[in-house]
Amino acid sequence: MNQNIHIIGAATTFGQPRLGVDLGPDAIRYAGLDKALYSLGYTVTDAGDIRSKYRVNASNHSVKNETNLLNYKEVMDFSLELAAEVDNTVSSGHFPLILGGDHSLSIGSLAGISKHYEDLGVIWYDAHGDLNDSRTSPSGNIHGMPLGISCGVGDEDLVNLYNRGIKVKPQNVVLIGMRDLDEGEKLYIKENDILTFTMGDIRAKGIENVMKEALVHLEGRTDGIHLSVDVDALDPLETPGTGTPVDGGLSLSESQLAMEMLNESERITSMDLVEVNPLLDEKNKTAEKAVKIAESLFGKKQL
Ligand code: Z70
Ligand code: MN
Ligand code: MN
Ligand code: MN
Repeated sequence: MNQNIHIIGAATTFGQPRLGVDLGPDAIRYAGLDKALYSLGYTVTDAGDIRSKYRVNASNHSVKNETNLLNYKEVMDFSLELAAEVDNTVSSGHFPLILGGDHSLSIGSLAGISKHYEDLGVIWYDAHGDLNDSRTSPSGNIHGMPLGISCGVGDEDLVNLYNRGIKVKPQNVVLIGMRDLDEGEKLYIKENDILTFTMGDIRAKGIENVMKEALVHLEGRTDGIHLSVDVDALDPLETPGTGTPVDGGLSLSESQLAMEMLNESERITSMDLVEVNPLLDEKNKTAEKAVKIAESLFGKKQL
């Protein structure tokens, strides 16, 4: 594991309608992230937050463009700024740890990271596939689209953001924790043969076997692996502070085991930790779980 971690707060809320997710990065910091990583022996620096230049207020928050994309300009500008910061972080040899913020931030993080890899792998740990485009999306919320956009599907300017062309090949993607997929996403997964582990698969095989299969699939074909953790992958009993909770999710302990295995693989080169919304939380419990997940990824073992 890269011993130098650079934290980047991606304080955006424009990818979805629940205000407060832009406060996620500080909620995770206040839950003790930097101390936890420092205690594990890492050098930790913090860029602070990237924050949209557009003001958020309850009345202007969700504006649709002509193609069913909500807050299009806001997401576009934010993604460009984040991509540049992440690109610089990788260039300087640090591990980018991007704190969200809603999941639309992955458009920017993947744009910045993918510049440095020929065959970037992506592990998408989430209840959702985030593989919609403006036509398949039931909501118009861009946080339901970042993986699709990174795979080259959807709005041309978002697909070509920061550097031209696709950022991630669909065959280099593994989906884990799925339990809420839209029809268009199911079709895309099928057509592109994306390795997908639903909650049903996880219950049947166990998380240990699932992680082994995921790592075997990415072995050989990828030259780095980006891990994108949406806290709604976990059950809402564990992580209530998130905008779109879905019942029947992963436990904390399963998620810690999954992260420990990724740590042992020594293959993870960057990470997003997203969708923590302290305004929907109970005493910052969700941010505390996010810190535990990061600790496990960076090498802390469960007893
Ligand atoms: C739905 C949509 C989503 C995250 C919810 C939900 C997408 N598929 N993504 N929470 N992180 O609106 O596209
Ligand atoms: Mn997501
Ligand atoms: Mn590339
Ligand atoms: Mn999700």
